[in-house]
Amino acid sequence: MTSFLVATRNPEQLSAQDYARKDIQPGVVHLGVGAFHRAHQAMYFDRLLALPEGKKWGLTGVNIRPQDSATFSRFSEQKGEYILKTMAPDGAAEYEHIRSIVHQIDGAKTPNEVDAAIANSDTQLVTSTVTEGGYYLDENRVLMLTHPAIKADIDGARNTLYAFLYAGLKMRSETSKAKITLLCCDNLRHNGELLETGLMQFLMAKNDPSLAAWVKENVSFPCAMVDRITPKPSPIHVQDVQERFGIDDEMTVMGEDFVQWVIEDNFAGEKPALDLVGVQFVAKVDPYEEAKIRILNAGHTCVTYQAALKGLTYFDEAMRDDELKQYFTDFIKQDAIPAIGESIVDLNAYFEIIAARFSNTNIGDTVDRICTDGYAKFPIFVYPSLVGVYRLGKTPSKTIQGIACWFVFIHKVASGQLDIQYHEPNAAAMTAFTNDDKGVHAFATDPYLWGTVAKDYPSFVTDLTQAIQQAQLTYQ
Ligand code: CS2
Repeated sequence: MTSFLVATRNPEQLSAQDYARKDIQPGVVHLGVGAFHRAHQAMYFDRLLALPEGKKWGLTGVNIRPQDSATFSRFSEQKGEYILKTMAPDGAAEYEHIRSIVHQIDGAKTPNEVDAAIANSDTQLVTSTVTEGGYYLDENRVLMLTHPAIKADIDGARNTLYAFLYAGLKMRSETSKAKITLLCCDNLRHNGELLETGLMQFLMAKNDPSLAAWVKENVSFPCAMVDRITPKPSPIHVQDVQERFGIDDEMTVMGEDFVQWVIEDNFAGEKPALDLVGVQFVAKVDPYEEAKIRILNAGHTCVTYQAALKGLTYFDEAMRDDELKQYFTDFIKQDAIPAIGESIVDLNAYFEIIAARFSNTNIGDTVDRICTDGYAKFPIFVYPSLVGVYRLGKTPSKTIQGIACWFVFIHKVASGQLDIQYHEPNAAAMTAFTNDDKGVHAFATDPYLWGTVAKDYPSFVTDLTQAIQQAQLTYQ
């Protein structure tokens, strides 16, 4: 590839933070270097590295999935450098040369290097983006010990982040013994708590109570809310970067201009001064997290399957479709916001911001990206509005409509009637849903998805059945 160091075409259009990589020490290990990490946390750390207090906060980017090794080796060839393009709703584009991922380790190939990086006392922080489904907790926050990936990891394999954290923390507890912070950056409610409970159960399953005791004393798990709409990387941007700057950057990533990171101020190790570059440290993340998950993520989730059923490709098209725009507004105003109740966040103003972001015609966020992994997303994003509105003594009819349309979507995908790539890692758990006679019942009573809603509010099953019939008629 053309080195980033070689003078580029149009250098005035490409911004870069003012630091030399040779002055940077790695202080953070990040597990899961996907597009979202590159567009979000890596950008914040890149800004921090330019400040006098930032020099020891370089990132070590770690791949943990064998299926991502080929892409990751490309990333290592690029020495972890890439261009982040951001697009504002008015079409203005900005290009930033991001260099904060100063080390790269393919943990799928050399897991011991990851252990050494986590154990290194210069490492103060381990961050993770391994997707919502990557934490393997059931509806009662119980680690799925019978899941093949977890089972194998307990026997010493390296499938999930728990296996990497286990080995790295074990080494740390036996060497420097330095305190450390594990910061989850996935869209899970109470994400820090979930990571902590998942890891503690994993350590018990490994039969390592002394490591569990060490972790309890020396590791903190702050919760965090992360936000930037980051479409799936596309060859269009690789080409744009090549044409504009003369750089072959296959790791370039594009996102919206909006970005937010709110972190609970609970660091066992040293705390990076990320507040100097726009991150909010707060005592409690809950209000921000609830607003984001229940309005932005749930809004995406409840609208996207309907958009797919309408044959739309891009999410902003859904915001220009009168019915879907109205549905989105009604879902948020009738169900999501009342279910949240009192909040320090101005929820109506927040909704307006999200609606404007969703309408951004320049980012090309695809419906199929947002459809991905529905089984993991509904319980996190949508369930709270479902149960919350029932608790208020009302019927969450807009939430139920979104759920019903997902069911119809699943059926149409299964019978080959929809031309869409549905990436669903939990497809095996969903086979009963496509049974002709019992599918609706299996779906409505699935405890992972809806907890005890069907038992606590029996009208849910009838309301959902009706909504499914309605959706079947609408999307014949
Ligand atoms: C989306 C998120 O796929 C989804 O569930 O709602 O990826 C969303 O774009 C990000 O959370 C925005 O920060």
